[in-house]
Amino acid sequence: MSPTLTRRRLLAGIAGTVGIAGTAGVAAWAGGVFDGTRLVGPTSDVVARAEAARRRAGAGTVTAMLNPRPVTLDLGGQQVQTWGYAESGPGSLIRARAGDLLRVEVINGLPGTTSVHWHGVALRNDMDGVPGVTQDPIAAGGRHTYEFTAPDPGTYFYHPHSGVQLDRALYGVLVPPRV
Ligand SMILES: [Cu+2]
Repeated sequence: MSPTLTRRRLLAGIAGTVGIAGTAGVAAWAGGVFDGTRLVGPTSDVVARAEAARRRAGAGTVTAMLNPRPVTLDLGGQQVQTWGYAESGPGSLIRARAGDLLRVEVINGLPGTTSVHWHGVALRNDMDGVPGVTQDPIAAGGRHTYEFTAPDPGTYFYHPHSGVQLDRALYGVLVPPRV
């Protein structure tokens, strides 16, 4: 069984388990009409309504670009070939105010597929960056734009959800400070 299939089955199982219990919460904060008889998919209109409810009045838009690609890193004098968002360590710090809209374009310079997961951020499901579950993988040489509201202040990080790409140094920091 492939890791992707395992994850998918796991998520399907979780969705089935919490589907009924979570109904009241989803309907309450999204202002939605979820009737408890269908699953909420990544592109569901319930997701779009939840996103709209997160927008802060007068919020700004923060744009950024990420270019995962092969890089050479200096590890204490040892040069290593690996993959990264930047030439010398973590990807760029993305700063926004809580409630701002983030628009991040990803240009995949890796030899394989990738995606970007926004670790710990409460965000719309279709922007959660889990390939094969919430989005199609971004092909080698392909582009994808993530667009979501980061509603809560804090310190988060972003990374791929593909194989061991995170372990190869594909990660960066996202900070939406308190408004
Ligand atoms: Cu994570």
